Amino acid sequence: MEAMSRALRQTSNRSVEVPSTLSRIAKQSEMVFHRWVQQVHSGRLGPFTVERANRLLDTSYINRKGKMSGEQSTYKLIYFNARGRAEHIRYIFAYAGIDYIDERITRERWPELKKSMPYGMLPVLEIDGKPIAQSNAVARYLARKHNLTGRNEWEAMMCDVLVDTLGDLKQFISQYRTEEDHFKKEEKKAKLLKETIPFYLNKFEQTVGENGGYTVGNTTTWADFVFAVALENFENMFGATALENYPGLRELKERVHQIPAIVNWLVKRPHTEF
Ligand SMILES: N[C@@H](CCC(=O)N[C@@H](CS)C(=O)NCC(=O)O)C(=O)O
Repeated sequence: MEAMSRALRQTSNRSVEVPSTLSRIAKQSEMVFHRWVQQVHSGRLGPFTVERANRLLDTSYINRKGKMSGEQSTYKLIYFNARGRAEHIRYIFAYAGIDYIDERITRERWPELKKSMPYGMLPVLEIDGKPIAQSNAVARYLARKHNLTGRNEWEAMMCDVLVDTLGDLKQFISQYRTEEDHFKKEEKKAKLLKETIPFYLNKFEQTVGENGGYTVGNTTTWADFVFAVALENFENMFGATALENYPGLRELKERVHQIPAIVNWLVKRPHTEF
């Protein structure tokens, strides 16, 4: 199929993106496409037929799932009744205006449901009934689809750098929160507040300052959503003044929370502790 795609690109001015996963419809036509390509190569077919082949392969006609263009995938986001690792995904859905089922499962239901989840954890996004695990893989996929990964590959990478680095900080905070030994917990808290949190937040503050108030490249990206969610949690955890030394981060959080589509979500989302 790749070779066919290349062949068609070479024989036509139009750029054609061939679906890597062929739909049933496209698969049935594969033999026909193949014959076309051979004939195009041998010079036996004119531009009219090439144009027709292009139309059939064109992603705007049949997308990667074999859906006709304009047809919307169905989404069901399965998570607990919490913001947790699902909230940035909900922000993306809100921002992009995508309908989805926000299924919040109870702790009682979880042991049974766990068995049927891809890796026994949540969140999981069902895309057209297919369960997909890993919150950030899901968020990145939706962000790519809805132009929330910046203006180029470099900015898409920078989104990942920031999201993953924030993930490192969250990991340290989580180690403190789950520590059961009182003495060790206090020790961890002191180190967090004195060293770890200032180290990361100063770096993030600088980045946001360099990017005109955005995490990446002066435009709204999914990384902004991840930060807005985390910074809100951070204030809930350490108090309303926790960000007072980081005005850029506080403004970033506030800016995201003033985007009308996000405001709509914030007013209607269920109130949860975390
Ligand atoms: N890396 C995964 C981690 C998922 C994860 O840790 N999920 C937790 C809830 S936040 C979970 O499902 N816990 C229940 C369990 O492990 O049984 C992601 O980001 O999606």
